[in-house]
This record gives sequence, C-alpha cells and structure tokens, in this order.
Amino acid sequence: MASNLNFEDTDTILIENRLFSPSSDVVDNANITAYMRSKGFDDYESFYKWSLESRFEFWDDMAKELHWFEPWTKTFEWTDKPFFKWFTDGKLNIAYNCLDRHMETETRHKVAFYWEGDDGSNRTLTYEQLYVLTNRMAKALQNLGVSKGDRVAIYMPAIPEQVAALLAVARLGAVHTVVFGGFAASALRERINDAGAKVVITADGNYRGGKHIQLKKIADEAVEETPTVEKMLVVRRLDSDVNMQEGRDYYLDELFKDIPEDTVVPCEPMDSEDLLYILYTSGSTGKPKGVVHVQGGYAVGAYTTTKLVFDIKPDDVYWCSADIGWVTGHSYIVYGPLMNGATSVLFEGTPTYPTPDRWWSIIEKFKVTIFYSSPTGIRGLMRFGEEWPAKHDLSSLRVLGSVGEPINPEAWMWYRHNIGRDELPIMDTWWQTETGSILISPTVILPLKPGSASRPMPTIEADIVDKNGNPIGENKGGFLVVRHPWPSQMRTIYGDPARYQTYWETIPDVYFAGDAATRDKDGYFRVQGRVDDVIKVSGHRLGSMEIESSLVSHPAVAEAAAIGKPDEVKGEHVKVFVILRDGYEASEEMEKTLKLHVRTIVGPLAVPDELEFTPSLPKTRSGKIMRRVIRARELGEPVGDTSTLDA
Ligand code: 6R9
Repeated sequence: MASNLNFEDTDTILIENRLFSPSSDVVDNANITAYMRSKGFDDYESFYKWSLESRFEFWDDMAKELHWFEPWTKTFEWTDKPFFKWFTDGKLNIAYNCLDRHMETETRHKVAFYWEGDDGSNRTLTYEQLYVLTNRMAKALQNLGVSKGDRVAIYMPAIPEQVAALLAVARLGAVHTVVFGGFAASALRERINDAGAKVVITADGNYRGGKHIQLKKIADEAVEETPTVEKMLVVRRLDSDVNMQEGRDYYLDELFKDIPEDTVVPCEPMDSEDLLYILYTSGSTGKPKGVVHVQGGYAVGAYTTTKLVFDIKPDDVYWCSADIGWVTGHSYIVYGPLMNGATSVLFEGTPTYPTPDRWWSIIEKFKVTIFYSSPTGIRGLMRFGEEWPAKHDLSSLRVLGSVGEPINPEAWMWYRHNIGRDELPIMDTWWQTETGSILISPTVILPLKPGSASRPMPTIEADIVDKNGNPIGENKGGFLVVRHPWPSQMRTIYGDPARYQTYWETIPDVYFAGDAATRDKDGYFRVQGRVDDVIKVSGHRLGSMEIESSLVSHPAVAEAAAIGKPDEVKGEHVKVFVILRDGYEASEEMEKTLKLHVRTIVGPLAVPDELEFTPSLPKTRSGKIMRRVIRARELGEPVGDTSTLDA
C-alpha cells in the first residue's frame, strides 16, 4: 500500500460558505430521525456522539432488523488485531434477507426490479419472480457441483440474471467474485485464478452503448489457463451463436427445462464470519487485491446505510446507475436495496446512448424517486447542456446521490439545479471497496455543503491525521483515517493477510486506505483524492502498476510509468511515459499499438489518454520509478523531497 506517503500538507484552497438546509418536513419523516428519536435524540450532533460511545448498541439494533437463523453471542471481538469479528456465532444468509423473508409479506408481490436493456427492451420482476429465478439458478449451480465455500466467478452484463447469480451463489453458501464486463480476458483470468473459481457464469454477449460485447468469447479466452474452472453457465441474452464446449458449457435456459418453477433450494445457514464474496480492486502493486467480505457484518452494513442514507421508504423507486461489477453495485444495487424490500431500476446501457438524455428518460419512465450516480456521469452529461434534462419530467425525484470520486462544487450545483430542481439533497457518499458500505455521507437531515461528503455515519470515528497519526487541525490537508472497525469492513485480502495488515499499519493503529482530506470547523469532510498509486478514472479504480505491467509485457517497451492527470469530465485520466527498447521507433503507429495492447491486457477502461515516449524516467537510487516526481513535473507543481532521487 501507500508505503511512500507523499502527501504534502496542502491547506484547503476552497472554503465553501454555501449551506443548503433540509426542510423540516423532510427531517421529520426521515428514517434516521425515527431511529434517533427512539434513542431520545433530536439532533445529529448529540446522536453521533452517543453512537461513538454506544457503537455496539447501535449495530445490535440494526442487526436485529435482519433475519438470523441463530442470534450472535458477541457483537464484536478484536483479540487478534488488526483482524476482528462482528456478530460472533450468529447464523444467517444474506440471500434469505434479500428474498425469502419477503415471501411472507406483501413485498412478495412488489416490483424488485424494473429492468431496461441497452436496446430499450424492458422486463419487470417482482420479488417473487426474482425468488423463483434465483432458486432455479441455485439449483442449476448445485447440479454443476457448486456447494458451500466454492468460488464462482460472475462475468455478466447488467441483466436480472446477474442479480440472481449473486443471490444464488450466496444462497448456496458459495463465494462470488464478480468481474466487471469491461475487463479483458487476461484480467478476468487473473481474478479467476486468484480466487480459484470452480464455475464461471457469463452470457452469450450483450450490447452496451449500441456496441456488441462478446462476453462469452472473452470468457473462453480467459479460461484457457484456469485449472480450477470446471463448468461455465451461459445466460442467453442475445440469442447469438457462441462456442459451447461439450461437457463444460451449459445454457441456463436448457438446464431450466429440468428445474421446475417451484424448486426451492434452502438458504445455507452461514456463520456471520463466513465469506460472502471476493471483489478485486486495484492497489499500488500490479496484482489486484481480492477484498474479502463476509455474510454477517456486510449484510448489516449494506442494509443500514441504504436505509439511513437514501432514506428508502416502501413506495420509493430507487436507482443506482453503477455497474454490479463494482462494489457500489454489490452494496447498493443488489444487497442493500433488496434487504430493504425496495423497488429498484436496473439499467444495462450507457448514459449517452442513443441520446444524452437516456438517464433522464429512465427516471421519467419509472418515476424514480432516489437516484444514486457518479460525478463522472454528471460532468459527462453537463457537457451536453441543460436542455437534455429539461426535456423530461423529473418531478418524481426526492433524493440524489453521488459516489466514486470527489464531486466538484460546480458539478454538485449543476446536479442540484438541473436534476434536483434547486431543492433536492445530494448524498455525496465517501467509501471504498474495502469499507463495504458508506462511511462518510450526509443523510437527508443534514445541511449540505457543495463538494463535501459532510459527516461520518453513526459510530464511524473518522479523522484527519499526519503520517504519524497525529490529528491535524481545521482546513488542513492530511490523511483520512478511521479509528475503529465497523461491521461491513473487509476481513482480509484473499490469500494475502499481510497485505490486509498494511491498511492498519501504514499509520499506526488506524485504518488508512489511501485518501487525503480536510475537515472544516463544522466537522464537514472534503475528500481530495488518493495519495497512493491508485488512479480514479471515471470513478473506476486503476493501479499505476497494473497499467505499467501491461505495457512492459509488450516486446517494444523497456520501462513505463503511469500517472493520473486531472480531467474535467473523468476526474482523472491516465498518462503513460514509455521508454522503448533498442531497435523500436517512437511513432504514432507505435502509440496506437501500445494503447491497443493495454486494452487487450487490462480492458478499455485502462487505456491511457496520453502516451509520451521518453528516454529516461526519474528513479530512486534503489531503482523505483518516482511517479510523484513525474506527476509534479507534468503538472508544473513543486516536486517536493527529492533526496532519494538518483541523478
Ligand atoms: C465506492 C468506491 C474508493 C476510492 C476512495 C476515494 C474515491 C469514493 C468518494 C471518493 C471523494 C466520494 N471516492 N467515493 N472520493 N468523494 N464521495 O468508489 O469504491 O472503487 O474502491 O474506490 O474512491 O478515493 O478511496 P472504490
């Protein structure tokens, strides 16, 4: 991780004075207000203070709202720091909480998902229909040999079967690892191999932004060198003819012929600390980290934050525009909303296809009330002008959200004005793959400041410190840390516990995952971005080393360095510096070849926007490329400490 903490104190340039307060009506009716009042509090300040002292009472209360086969005996254990446990001895299944328990109430007949395909086609699934689909899928997986503890890779487009796939795997007590459909074959292969997946669930293909994506073909290429993969389950999305390997590949609809609609595969009672999923994310080495989440604490965290941050009520239509391949999709498309019995929208396509009002038309069509999106999405659509949202009736909306990267005040104001008719609150939610659920965010009861994720959630002890862990004062830049574990925190890095430990050791005894931030006099946090070698491109997390490794795997490349540069729409974009091997010429052709190479090794999301050929790169005396120096030079910023620079 960030072993070279290189963030130099930068006082915040921007002191934001605009403040937007919620109406008393909204505050009165908020889910969080109901809980606060039940504990005797009227204001967030005193409630939050109480929650720090009474964190176990808070989480006990939240956990009790879920279904447990057996209750926990201890709320929290931290005997083997930095490893910890929540809800010890408790038995539950998150899939039971998403589906089965709703079969006993009116929610059974409620819409779980309004689905819209890239091509404009629609499907509507009630909770009961999703339950039936999930059970049949669980049976199909069982027939293919999946049982408790097995790992299953999911490489699929955003279709209802993808949601059912996660739930079916969880039902069986198996462990899913979802790989974003935009990753290339070798990136998929690396993840399958690290997880040791036995089965891969994919689709014959799909369309995204009108483009045909040949998922099965990519999956075929990926599993060429994956010794653990025994079977592939293929969902027909396009009815296209794809290669099906006899004895390995099975179409879901064909397996369904022998699995009646009333099939029930009971949920495996899981220990709170049993694995639910592994989700790979980028860190500062070339190898992606398999972030491990467990059944109990993760369920409680995702459930609670969905309820309190988005203020979900029975009549809401909720839409999170992320992809299920990222943690946002896991927590806030699949698990959080379903545990809350919410009606959601699931969208397969992109915001600009066929026209830049696709999102706004979906909000109008399904009368979406809560919309959770990203700064990149908003900035991308801002470029097309206000006339696009203005064509649509967005009056159903009542809460907006943002995640993935800092939202600049200008985009925040545009979002509030054009989508939120100058009155809707924006939940700017700060969290990470590792945190499992939202840690710093407003709720609908807090006054808002543009560009600030506002305050920590109940029980979350966030702080800004220097590299030795000493707290830093108001409006000064420092490292964002959290002092005590929370239920949905990752438990380890799959197969690499030492790598997990660095999160708690980089700055002594606190959780640090690589962001810099400031805090103002009102306790409002402003997250500035990563201080390690992680680049956030359109909210997608990429590691400098991943991109560099893919470049040096090309015979023409001797060395490469990748940095993130500020980008008006994407937040950051990638620039790479390349030293060619002797005998290779720098040319436009070479630039194209290398960009294409990154695309085929990592995927389209990692393709650098800028590529510069260079004869040398600044290095430390021990030979490490100093990306910090390259970045500072590139941006014309002070280079800082170069005492270890070689020459
Ligand atoms: C959920 C997610 C985590 C990193 C995180 C930070 C950035 C996320 C943010 C934000 C400022 C917000 N980030 N939300 N920065 N304001 N509201 O994005 O997870 O992909 O693991 O990325 O994203 O830099 O450290 P993940």
